[in-house]
Amino acid sequence: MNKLLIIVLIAAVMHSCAQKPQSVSKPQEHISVAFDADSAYHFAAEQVSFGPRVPGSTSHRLCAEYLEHTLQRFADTVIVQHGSMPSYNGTPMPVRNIIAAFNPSATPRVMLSAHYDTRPWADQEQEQEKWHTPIDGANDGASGVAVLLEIARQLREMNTTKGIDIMLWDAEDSGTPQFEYSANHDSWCLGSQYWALHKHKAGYEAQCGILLDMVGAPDAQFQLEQHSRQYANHILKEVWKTARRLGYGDIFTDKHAYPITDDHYYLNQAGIPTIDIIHYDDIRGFGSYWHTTSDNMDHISRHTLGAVGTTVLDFITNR
Ligand code: AHN
Ligand code: ZN
Repeated sequence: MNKLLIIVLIAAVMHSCAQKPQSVSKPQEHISVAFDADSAYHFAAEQVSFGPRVPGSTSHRLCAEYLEHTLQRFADTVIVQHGSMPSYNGTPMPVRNIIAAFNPSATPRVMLSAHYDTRPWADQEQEQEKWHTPIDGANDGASGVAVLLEIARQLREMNTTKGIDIMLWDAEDSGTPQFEYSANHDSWCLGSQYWALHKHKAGYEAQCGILLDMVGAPDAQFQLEQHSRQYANHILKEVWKTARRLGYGDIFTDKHAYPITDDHYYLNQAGIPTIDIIHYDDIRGFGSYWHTTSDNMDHISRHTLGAVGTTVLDFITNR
């Protein structure tokens, strides 16, 4: 064998070796995301500016139209589901769910959701005169939707090819008021209950669901809630790991919370493994202003909206 041939062979072997590690197991590149907390804050303020979004009211209808038109700017398709469910006292409650899809035929699908209606009663107020006042619902309602609208805006910007649905539930928060004598536990989450009975697409499936509820308080804490642990622990662990990596470990805590009746319960029952990112702390429960007239924009934090939005967008982008 002549020298030249040996050199060529050695070069060929070295070349193939150098190529190998790359072609065999190239580590997936981590994509960093650009969730804009100011934009999310603005989306919350816009909803609140319509007034309380009590099902059946004009403010509710105008806000629903605003949400539908806003999602039409970002998503590929938007479907509005109209229906009715019996309320806590048996009277029919109108339901209007807003469902936006990115890449509607792509699988597997991720379902992100939040409720957009607000509670007709400030029934956690100390003073009885305030119990019948409808609330702004800046945190309880607008915050979760605001984070999802900003995620939708970013998904459009990123030109995502993933299958993602954003569902805005109606009639979550008209469950039996505190001042009634008997409680009907199925009187909450009427929008998601309606959807579970009448899916917008026959045979619809999602591999992963994330519900956002009360994600805007300055002192927000999210705990590992029991229904989420039972039905979707793998998702819960991954989302919390993402939050910790991003430096939000102080908000996404390792404490366990008791099972909470929220839209994710009915979604899990319908076969979609769904976690709930919901404000719950051991001292104030659902937060200081929960179901009071003080649940307004004065108590919404850009930092918390950013922590949740960045975590969820990073998780769905890099999963
Ligand atoms: C109950 O209070 C039964 N569940 C909490 C779900 C909720 C109310 N989320 C917002 N408001
Ligand atoms: Zn509520």
